[in-house]
Parts: sequence; structure tokens; C-alpha cells
Amino acid sequence: MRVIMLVDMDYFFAACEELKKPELKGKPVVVGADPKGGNGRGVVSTCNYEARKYGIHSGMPISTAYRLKSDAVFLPVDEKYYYETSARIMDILKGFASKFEQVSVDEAFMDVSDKVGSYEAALAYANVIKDRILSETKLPCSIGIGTNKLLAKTACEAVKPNGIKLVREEEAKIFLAPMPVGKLYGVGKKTEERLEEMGYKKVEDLQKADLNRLVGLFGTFGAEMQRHAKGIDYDEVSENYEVKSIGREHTFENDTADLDEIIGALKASAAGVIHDVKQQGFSFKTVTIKIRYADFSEHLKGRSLRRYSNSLEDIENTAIALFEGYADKGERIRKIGVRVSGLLAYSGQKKLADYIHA
Ligand code: DCP
Ligand code: CA
Ligand code: CA
Repeated sequence: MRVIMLVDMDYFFAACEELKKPELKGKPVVVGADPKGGNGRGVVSTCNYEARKYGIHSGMPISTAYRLKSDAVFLPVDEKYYYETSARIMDILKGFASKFEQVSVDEAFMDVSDKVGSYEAALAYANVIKDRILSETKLPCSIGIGTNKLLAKTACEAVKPNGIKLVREEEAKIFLAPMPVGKLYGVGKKTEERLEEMGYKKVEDLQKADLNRLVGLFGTFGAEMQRHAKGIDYDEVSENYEVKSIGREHTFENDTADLDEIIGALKASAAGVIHDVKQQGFSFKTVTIKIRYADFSEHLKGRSLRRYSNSLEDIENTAIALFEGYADKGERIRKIGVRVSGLLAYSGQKKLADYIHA
């Protein structure tokens, strides 16, 4: 049987702040932009559960958060510290998984099918993982368990914070039925609005929907949504293996959805990459882009060329084509990067290992 887990850290950035300063525990803590006495621009990155009691949440304007609870502890985003902590967590988790896929700074899918043979064993295993994370990092997490990614993720969201939840295959339809369609895995804001307009409000409505109508409205994505509504998901946990590669990244001053700005950053990164590729005497076979959204979720997408190349145009064109798959989402992006791999050294004098950029 296939057993997938989704481990997601609780109130991650704020939990990291509590770790740094234990005296914050029990107080409402908001991490994000500077509230500037209520006139600050920018948004809440996250807040602890104390602060959530006042209605504060991720993505909310910081000025609104300040209005809701002006005497909360407001802290700036200490990205470096959170990513260091994240790396420690991910290292621990990797040891428990046969296949491991990190999907955000604080979240990863794990295929543990080889490690457990039953649902009971899966629950016990999740407890061990949760305890290990807590004892080694002092940070709480939640774990969802199911026969696929969709069920693992949805179970985790349902049990948050500080819990473990298993959804058995035979319970899946009933578990999902009462949820609003916006909660369904893979359904973004725009799709949610469209679904509601068409009369699909709950996942239950999607379960019962006429498949032809859904496909007429949404194409193959319509069929996939109905599968998801029924708790069916074939997506595999895809190992994020580290490739020997050369890459560049660009972090935007302000999170942006502006296409010109994003393409400009891709081109600038490509130019940096080709500089290194040529200087180090390589050609490459694969181009990958990495997108980090404003909410710190990440997407990696790569494409292999027909033959080895060392041209800037190949990097640029491939990177832009790959980005087009995401462009219509219109979501704000925090950071974007380009990377080439499948490297071939021109001369035998240089050892590839000397040129691996993490
Ligand atoms: N984040 C952000 N802006 C968002 C969403 C998230 O900056 N709109 C950052 C801060 C979060 C981290 O990413 O701590 C992880 O996001 P989660 O959605 O997993 O939220 P939390 O871990 O903060 O809370 P939860 O306990 O609900 O998982
Ligand atoms: Ca989280
Ligand atoms: Ca998360």
C-alpha cells in the first residue's frame, strides 16, 4: 500500500522567533512588514496562534493587523534564520522517507510506503517523526497521512496545529465532501471563484458534477478536479535531487507579478549563468527555473535540450518558456532563479566537482 505523509511546521516564522526569544511565548507575535504605528505598508508573513485569536493571518495588510492588536509583538522577517532552521528540519525528515519532496520552506511530502505496512504503523511512525522534530528543534509540526499527496495535505490542514491525522482511502470521499471548493488541493483563488459562479460550492458538488460539463469548462483540469474531489490523486512524491549545476537567483525588492520585471530578472540570471558556464568551460543539457512565491511556496520546473549547448539564447528561451506555464496565475513572486545542469566539461583538465554551486 502507498503511504504518503505531509509534514508542515506550525506558525513557522513566528515559531522560529519564539525559539530565538523564549520570552515571546504566550504573547501574540506577528512577523512581517513594519507596522509603523498603523501606517505601515506590506503584509503579515505569519503570526502565532495567540495572534490568530484576534483575526490576524498571513497575507493580511500589516496595518489591519495593527488595528486588530496594536500591542502584539511585531517582528521583521529574518529569512536567513528561518531557512537555516528549515534546512535542519528537512535533513531530519529526509532520514525518515524513501522519497522526499520539499514544497515550501516549512513543508515536505514523504513517501514512506517502504517503511510502514499498515495504517496503524503509519500513525506510529508519524508520532516518532513528530517527536524527533520536537526534540531536535523544539518546534511543533503537524502531519497528515494518506494514500496520496492530496489526502496527506488535506489531512494535515484539518488537524493543524500540533496534530497528526490519518485519512483512510475508504473515508476520503466523506472527509472531503463538506469542504468549500477553495480548500481542494490545486484550486487557486481564480478557479475557486469560477467554480462558485458555476454552482459548485462544496467539494461534494464537484464529486457529483457532470464530468462532461467540468471538462467543457476547465479542460483536463476539470477532470483532475473531480478526481481530487473524490480523493484520487496519482501524483508521485518527486525526489528533489541535487544536481551538479550552475545557477543564479534574483530576489525582488518587493514581491511582484509584473511580467516585464520577472522576465527581466530571468534574463539577468541567465546572463550570470552563461558567464559562469563559459568561464568554467562547460556546456549544459538541462535548464531549470525555480520560483519562490510571496507565500514562500516553491516551484521547480526543468526542460532538457535536444543537444548540449552553451548559448545564452538557449537558457533565456527555455527559462521564459518554462515560466509561461506559471505566468497566468498572476501570483506575486518573491524570488526567481535559473539553473543549468547536465554539465559537460570541454576540457578534461577541470574537475566538475570544483564547480558545483549549491
Ligand atoms: N508565509 C508568508 N506569507 C504567506 C504565507 C506564508 O510569508 N502569505 C511564510 C510564513 C510562514 C511560512 O511561510 O510561517 C509557512 O507558511 P504556512 O502557510 O505553512 O503557515 P505557518 O507555518 O505560518 O502557519 P500554519 O501553522 O498554519 O502552518
Ligand atoms: Ca506551516
Ligand atoms: Ca507550509
